[in-house]
Amino acid sequence: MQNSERSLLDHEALTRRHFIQMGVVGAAALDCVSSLGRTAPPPAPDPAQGSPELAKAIESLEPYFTSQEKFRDVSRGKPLPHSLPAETMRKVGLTRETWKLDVVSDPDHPARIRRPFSQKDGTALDFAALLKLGEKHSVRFAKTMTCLNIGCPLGSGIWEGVPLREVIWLTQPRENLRRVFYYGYHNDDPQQMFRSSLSIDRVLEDPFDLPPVILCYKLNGEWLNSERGGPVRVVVPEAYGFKSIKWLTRVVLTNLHNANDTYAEGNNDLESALKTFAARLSFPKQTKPGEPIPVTGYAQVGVSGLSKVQVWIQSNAVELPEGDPYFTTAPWIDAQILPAPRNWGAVPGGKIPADTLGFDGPTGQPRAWPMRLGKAHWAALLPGVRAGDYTLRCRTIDDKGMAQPMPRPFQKSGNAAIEAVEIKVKA
Ligand SMILES: Nc1nc2c(c(=O)[nH]1)N[C@H]1C(S)=C(S)[C@@H](COP(=O)(O)O)O[C@H]1N2
Ligand SMILES: [Mo]
Repeated sequence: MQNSERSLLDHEALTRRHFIQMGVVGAAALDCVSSLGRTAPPPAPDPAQGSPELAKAIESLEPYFTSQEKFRDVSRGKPLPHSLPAETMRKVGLTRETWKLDVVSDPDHPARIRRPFSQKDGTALDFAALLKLGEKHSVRFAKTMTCLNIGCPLGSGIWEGVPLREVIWLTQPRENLRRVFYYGYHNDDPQQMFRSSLSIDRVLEDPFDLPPVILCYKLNGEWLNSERGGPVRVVVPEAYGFKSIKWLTRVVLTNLHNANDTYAEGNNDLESALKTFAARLSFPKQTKPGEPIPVTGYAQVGVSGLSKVQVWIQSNAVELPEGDPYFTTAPWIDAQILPAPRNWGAVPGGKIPADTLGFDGPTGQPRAWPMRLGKAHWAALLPGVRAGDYTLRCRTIDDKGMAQPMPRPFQKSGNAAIEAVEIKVKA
């Protein structure tokens, strides 16, 4: 099992290498977003900045929410579950009409439950029953989906579904339930299995005002499509993508206390929460001496929140200060965090649907901005500089005033590097 999982991970690593060769990861977050399309009307540029270039860059920023077709796909499987022929999809329960969910006790470390849902016994939960639960319990919330191992978000959306705890309560758990394991469909091949897990505590309660862990069946107001993990995937609000298992088929309630996630095999920090960091979207690769430099970007707003985005342009002829690898003493300049968009992009009518967690009902405006677990766009107009080669960097300051990324040289808790790009200034 371990070897085969490793080979799956190798496959993922290969795909990453391929991306890197194509210049998608690492080279430029610009490439990360260029595939997302650019149609959302912009927030009004700050006229005080008086730069038509910057105003134009702000106008052509990516839409806030991503249509589900435009998400980047991180899927394993041979064949990929979402590429199976329609007839096979029906047969294996990957359509809304045929989907069935097992929620059973772990035979090796049993949790005591009174009413398992089981395909074998003809008691599995089907899609209609899930929707029925949704009539009373459904929630929706905004979240950016990010792969722990890829530097930029895969897409942002409003995810809708039933809190996982509602289904677990129906099994009438009694005792010895400490962890929830959950599995996606992978061609009925144990070697391809992709799984994740959570403590029962996280499933039953939502700490720090987080949204609940959900069994998700809608994204941006549409049925969750097959590539995004439909008919039903788990979405864990504060976590990286690997916790949000697609094509959910099986939930196992266990008395084991430890994680057994597939992602453990890839040297990843399984408990990592979404990080705050900034990346740029547009900047001039070459400009003239003395010309102001317009820059735009996005910041992912992790669990630590976001209070500032900062940029710093540094001549390559100047030595970097020694002993300060995270540039804590650099003369960072505050960028402007753009206000919440008026048109949100890929949601019906560009508007926030009613009863979305974190948004005010009547106005559809976010209760707090920037919004945790989402992103915010930013812009800056840097003063012109003399001829030469420069490096432009950006970073964030979180809600507690900590520079992010904080000193954290490893990326296995989620990529949050200080981004650096080169700018040539030439007469
Ligand atoms: N069943 C299953 N679920 C999965 C995966 C997978 O390969 N199989 N990939 C995971 C990883 S590593 C990530 S980052 C997200 C990506 O979500 P997306 O493809 O909807 O963008 O899905 C997660 N859920
Ligand atoms: Mo991932």
